[in-house]
Amino acid sequence: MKNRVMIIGGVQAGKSTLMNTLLGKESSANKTQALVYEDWIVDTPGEYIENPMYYRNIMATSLEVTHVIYLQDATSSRSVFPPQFSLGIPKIQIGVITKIDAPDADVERATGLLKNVMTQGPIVKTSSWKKLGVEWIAPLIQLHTHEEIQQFVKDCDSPYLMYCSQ
Ligand SMILES: Nc1nc2c(ncn2[C@@H]2O[C@H](COP(=O)(O)OP(=O)(O)OP(=O)(O)O)[C@@H](O)[C@H]2O)c(=O)[nH]1
Ligand SMILES: [Mg+2]
Repeated sequence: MKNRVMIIGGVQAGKSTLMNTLLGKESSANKTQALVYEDWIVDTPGEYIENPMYYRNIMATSLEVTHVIYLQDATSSRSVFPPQFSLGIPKIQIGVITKIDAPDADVERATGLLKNVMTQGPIVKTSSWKKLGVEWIAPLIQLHTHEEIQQFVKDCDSPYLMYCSQ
């Protein structure tokens, strides 16, 4: 299977903006109404994770990808994911925190929320607007084992990239 990542996260959390940034598109994102497949990314509507009725769409789509991004908005005090949600999806997990540029961003809080969702994996702190941290995401989608990813995070030694294990 070609390396491909599905992005899941809350409504207005910054998924589509992140996808555009990763694909080098300058256009601003509109509300996502359905699954969007573009190159190595699958973008999902925030409703898919906010409404359990749509969980099966997420599960079905996960069969088509190698990696899943669990996305947490740094300006939001709540997580849209059920605890340990990633346990149900046997794919390489990547945590991404968005909007770290925002005045009301709380990166520590977002990190804590993601740790409740992911069992282990990298967490990337990003701002699509300011182009911070986003450069680490594409290389992570090329890696397939926890060991490789852990080593990569260590070698990068970036303030925007950390590894969480529990
Ligand atoms: N401050 C800040 N705002 C951002 C950033 N990225 C996205 N936003 C804003 O967040 C809002 C939602 O962005 P989208 O990318 O459409 O969010 P989404 O997760 O795709 O939303 P749905 O498609 O509704 O699920 C927009 O107003 C964006 O401009 C960022 O890096 N920093
Ligand atoms: Mg969207």
